[in-house]
Amino acid sequence: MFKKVLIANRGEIALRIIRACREMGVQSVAVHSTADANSMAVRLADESVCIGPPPGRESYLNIPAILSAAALTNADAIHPGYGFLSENAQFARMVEEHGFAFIGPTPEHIEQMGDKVRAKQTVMALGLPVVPGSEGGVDNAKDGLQIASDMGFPVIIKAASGGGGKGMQVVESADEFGESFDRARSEALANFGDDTVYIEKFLKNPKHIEIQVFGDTHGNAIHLGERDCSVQRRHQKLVEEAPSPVITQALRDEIGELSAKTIRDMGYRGAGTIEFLYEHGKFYFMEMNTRIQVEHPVTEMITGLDLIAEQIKVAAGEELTFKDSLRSRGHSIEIRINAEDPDTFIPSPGKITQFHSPGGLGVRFDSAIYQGYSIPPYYDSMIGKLIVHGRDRDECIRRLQRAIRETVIVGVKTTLPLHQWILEQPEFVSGEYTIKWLEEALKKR
Ligand code: MV4
Repeated sequence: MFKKVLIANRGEIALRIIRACREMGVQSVAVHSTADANSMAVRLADESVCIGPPPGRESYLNIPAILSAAALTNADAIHPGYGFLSENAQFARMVEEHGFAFIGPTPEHIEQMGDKVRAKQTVMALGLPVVPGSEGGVDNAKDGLQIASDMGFPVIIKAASGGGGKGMQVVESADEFGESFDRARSEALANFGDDTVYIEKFLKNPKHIEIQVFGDTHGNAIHLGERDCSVQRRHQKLVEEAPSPVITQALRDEIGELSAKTIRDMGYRGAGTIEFLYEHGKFYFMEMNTRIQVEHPVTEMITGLDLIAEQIKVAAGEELTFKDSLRSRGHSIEIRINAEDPDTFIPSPGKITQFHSPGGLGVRFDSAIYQGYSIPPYYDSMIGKLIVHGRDRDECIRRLQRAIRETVIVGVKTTLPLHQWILEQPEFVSGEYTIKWLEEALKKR
């Protein structure tokens, strides 16, 4: 096992990783920008190193500064968390070239899944269901229109180097195709430096359901069930739950085993998430994330596993704790608490003047905030996650409503009132909500 892990991240995930390290008897190093000198991560880690000024580009994305901090503190491994450098294959490669372990998959697997066209071809060859569409990249509008017309409209044009929704174009009919195709290509080039695009049949009203997978370096590969992340606005998830209220055990076993087999055949190491669109009882592969995700706690709550500890074990060459995909217990829901106006979504950084954490049976609060803490304006606005566990979904919803009521965060605006509202909506209560639901419900609010 590693003696010391450096955490190349900030906020609640930095704290989450420090906690796992502490429980495993592993020393931790927090790196931080000057804006984060008073962070909980700096306080709770064994050591800390300032790596630069506030902008992410000059601190949490500053590869030479992070590698220097790892060398200086004699760290054995680097955990990238989520966001920042977590899916940067070049960073993973440099970490390994400098003699540190990267707590994540190989640079080759990050690269392979980062190219959405290659990713789709890879998983399709290994037996995962994909959305019908072009077989690879499409480099001219004429070929694109032919593919779209054969498939039937509407279609969606996506950037091969994209992901997370950037640079997508939905095309309703043949006469708008040319213009949309050109726009998709120029947006792809501007955003990702690569104008490769591909085409898919557009699914009109799906759910976003993702499968948590895990592989080790001993040939073990498992799935830990799904998370339903369909409650989102502008590609930002607000609520995540496990299991999905619409997935039967038979369907879960089927798509879960297919997902586990896929990463087993790839020789994939570490935590991963295979994202699917789900419509009319069928799954369609969307993309694979090669990192730990924000919403990993809902899977932890229903499986009892510590996914961060598993990541660290696998990176150190140990076997996964469980060699078989396991059955879950009960239900879990997570809400993301953002320091934002709950009506306009305008960020609300500033000082937290009063704070009281929710608690009680089945309640978990993953956050790096404290009374007197100032939320800096330089980073994303998520200030914590409230996660509950219950015997069933009904108990879970009521427990979450109770926990939100007892949470006190004064000094900044938060999205807590919005979450209380979401939990009361019949579409949420029914569990049948899709990716379109929240944005349409907000218009009518
Ligand atoms: C789609 C789709 C419908 N049909 N692909 C959005 C993020 C990116 N990863 C892929 N996305 C979508 N791909 C086909 N063939 C709809 C979306 C989509 C979406 C997906 C998941 C969660 C929220 C979404 C919001 C709008 C569009």
